[in-house]
Amino acid sequence: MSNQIILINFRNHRDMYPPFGLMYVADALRQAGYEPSIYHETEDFLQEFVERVRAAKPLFVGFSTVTGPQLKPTIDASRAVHALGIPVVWGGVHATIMPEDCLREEYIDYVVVNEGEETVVELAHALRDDAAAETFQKIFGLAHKRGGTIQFVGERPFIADLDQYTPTWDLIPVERYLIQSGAYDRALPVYISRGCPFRCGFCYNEVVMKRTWRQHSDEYVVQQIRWLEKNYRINAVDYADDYLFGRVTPMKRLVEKVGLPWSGQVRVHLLKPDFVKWMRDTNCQWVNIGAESGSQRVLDSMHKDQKAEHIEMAVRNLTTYAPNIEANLSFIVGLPEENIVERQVTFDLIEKLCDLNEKARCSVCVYMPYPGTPLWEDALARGFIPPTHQEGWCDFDLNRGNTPWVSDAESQVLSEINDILFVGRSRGNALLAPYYALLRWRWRNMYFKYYFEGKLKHAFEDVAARGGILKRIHRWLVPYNNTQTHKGPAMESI
Ligand code: B12
Ligand code: SF4
Repeated sequence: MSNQIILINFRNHRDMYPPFGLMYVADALRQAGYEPSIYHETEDFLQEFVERVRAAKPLFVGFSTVTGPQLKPTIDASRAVHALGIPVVWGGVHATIMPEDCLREEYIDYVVVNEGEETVVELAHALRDDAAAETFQKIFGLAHKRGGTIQFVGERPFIADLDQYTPTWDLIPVERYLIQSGAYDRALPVYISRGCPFRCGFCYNEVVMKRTWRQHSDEYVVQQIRWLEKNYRINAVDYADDYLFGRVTPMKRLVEKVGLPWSGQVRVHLLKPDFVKWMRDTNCQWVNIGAESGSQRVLDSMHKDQKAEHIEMAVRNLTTYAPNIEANLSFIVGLPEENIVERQVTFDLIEKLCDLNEKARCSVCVYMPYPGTPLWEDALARGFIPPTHQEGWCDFDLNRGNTPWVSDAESQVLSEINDILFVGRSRGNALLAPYYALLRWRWRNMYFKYYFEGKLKHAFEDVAARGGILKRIHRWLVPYNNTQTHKGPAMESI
């Protein structure tokens, strides 16, 4: 039996975060004596990937999954790998929230539910030893099928000591993941905790992490970051955690101890003057804020446990005390409880926040119901019909109309205009003033039909992309656009 295990995360084109899930799983496998390799590629790599698997004949192929378009190459590759007679293992958040649905597909053999490190090693041993059916049945965290029925003994307790595992940086091309963070050009995302104690109704956290929060030890974090400084000359860190300030004072101390320019997620209630001044003094470059909605009723309906007025307070404090910090606020529209007036409140707030702070970026996602999340039953009750096959989940995207109560065509226009005005904050030549005025008018009136200017823009960009004089005209027309955000290259240039 082969000792090799191939792991892949099909990323989207914007994705620039290291595939931490696979890096942790790979470490566990390596500690147990296996030879894992990691791929983190777009769908363009599909054919080559299958050829590599065919040549390597690994013990199994593990796929990391999130709900949405990147499932498409995952499904295609899984089918091809399964046809080669090599076991297909799905893990990650998507597979964790619907293991049984996944296993109904003939091309998926095993699902690792929730944290993968321990489960995957037991699975590898069982496959290597060609173990009896009972061995597989007894593995906690492993769902699989035997004789047409789905077997799942139950979830495994969370890993008690996160420090046992270290992401395998040597298995990925680290240089590819270095990002710009303010003036610092070699920032790297790190992940120092897991989970979140909050209960937002749309989020995977309550169902997957069950409102728990754990952290790597301070010693581990400092040692990891020093190692990254030494080996990859990083000069800033992005704490990619869901909830960085699970314990405020100890986390502040840790950020100080690490001593590098940083970025991370902060909830609005923390962004009071003293905290913001501390962020400034510790060289924070950008902050991610889950603002979600300007309407208190909608915030309450999603159990955000957040005051709507704190959003503006947070941005005002950032403007006053730390104007150099980029504030990335994310909003969700299309929640089951939201009515049109409440959506307008959110849209108005976004415009106001961007007027208040020239470094604010406000992105809007369209609500996407995930099975098991607190809002799931509500979505079903309101007529949402979940896909019956994995292919159906590929169409779900945060800029699409994912539910019967949000139109797809309008969502796509809404997302594009949001990207241009409030994420990219593109600024064009004076000649484009009427175009931007039209976009603003649409935003204020929430009117996203007959998007003729978008069609013209796309047609022009397609031609300009071929180079020549039109490309130069394009640059002249749009001297500033957001190509350098931490989110990766902006999709839209005008
Ligand atoms: C950083 C991040 C990103 C980064 C990059 C992610 C990446 N490189 O994989 C960026 C910003 C690019 C991103 C983009 C998106 N993300 Co994202 N992201 C995250 C975030 C915050 C952290 C992921 C992470 O590294 N976790 C840390 C590791 C250690 O945990 P893990 O990945 O879950 O892995 C563990 C287990 O799941 C399991 N496991 C994972 N994979 C595998 C594979 C195998 C074979 C096995 C055995 C086990 C296993 O073992 C791992 C170790 O215990 C999560 C939230 C979260 N905390 O997980 C959201 C999250 C995963 N993202 C989410 C979404 C929706 C997206 C997007 C689809 C959004 C969009 N439409 O653009 C895109 C799609 C990205 C893609 N791959 O194409 C959702 C997924 C929900 C769902 N139902 O699947 C999450 C859960 C956020 C949320 N609150 O809902 N994301
Ligand atoms: S605070 Fe963020 S990570 Fe925590 S439950 Fe809410 S959305 Fe999820």
